[in-house]
Amino acid sequence: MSKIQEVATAVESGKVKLIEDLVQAALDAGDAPDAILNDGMIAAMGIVGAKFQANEIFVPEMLVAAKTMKKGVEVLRPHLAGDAVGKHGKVVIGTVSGDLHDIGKNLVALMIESAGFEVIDLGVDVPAEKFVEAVKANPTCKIAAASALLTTTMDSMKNTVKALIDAGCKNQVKIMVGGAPITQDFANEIGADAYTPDAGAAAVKAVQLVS
Ligand code: B1M
Repeated sequence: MSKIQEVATAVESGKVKLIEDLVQAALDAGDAPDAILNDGMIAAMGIVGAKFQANEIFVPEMLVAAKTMKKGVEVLRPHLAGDAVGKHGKVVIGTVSGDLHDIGKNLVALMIESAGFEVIDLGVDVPAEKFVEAVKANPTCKIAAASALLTTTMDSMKNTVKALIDAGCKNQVKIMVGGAPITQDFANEIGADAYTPDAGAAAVKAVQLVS
């Protein structure tokens, strides 16, 4: 079994205690950090989601897989993050109200930071007003980024973008949205400035938006 496959299997089966060593072993073996992330951990979370949908596993198993992935990402973090933090200004990011999923949002934050932004992470279950407050409290903030993982929280995403527009924040920031159920059409419909499908694309788009 390849080192990346070992990482994937550990995430899928929630081997919290083993994951740090396995990710380090993959790095030591010369596997690229983005391959460990994408082909190992993110792929494993896809399998976890499919098993949940098929009623083969339940919320506790999903939680342990998520905890395992977070630990693994911490080992990768220094290998993914750049060193020019803040040169492009600030980004406010959060998972929208009613939604507790934060792994994708954290990856987007990490990649955006590595592209040279200072990231203000508002966490999960973030009310629309909190996005507005954070943008207004940070005059050098140039992007507001919102993540949603549930079809049921797409409405919160819509409300968040509306609140930012209604509060006049579009004069200050570009609004980026993403997450599994979000599409370019939905982003257009709710008035966001940009949609990207993954964390890498989000970082590239963030730089384009402020250049
Ligand atoms: Co949840 N969950 N979950 N879950 N969970 C999903 C999302 C689900 C698809 C599983 C399934 O049924 N197949 C399903 C949603 C179905 C739907 O709405 N259509 C689901 C459900 C139903 C639920 C609950 C309702 C279950 C329940 O309680 N009965 C519940 C809801 C809780 C809530 O939020 N209110 C729930 C709970 C949980 C846990 C807490 C147990 C846990 C989350 C732990 C955590 O995040 N700290 C969890 C997990 C782990 C998952 C799955 C398995 C994995 C999510 C993940 O981290 N993926 C997920 C199934 C799946 O995704 N296949 C599932 C890896 C991550 C890297 O990908 O977050 O998609 P992702 O991020 C990607 C892109 O989407 C994008 O970039 C990232 C990668 O590069 N992206 C952006 C994300 N945000 C972006 C923002 C951007 C740009 C790109 O710009 C701003």
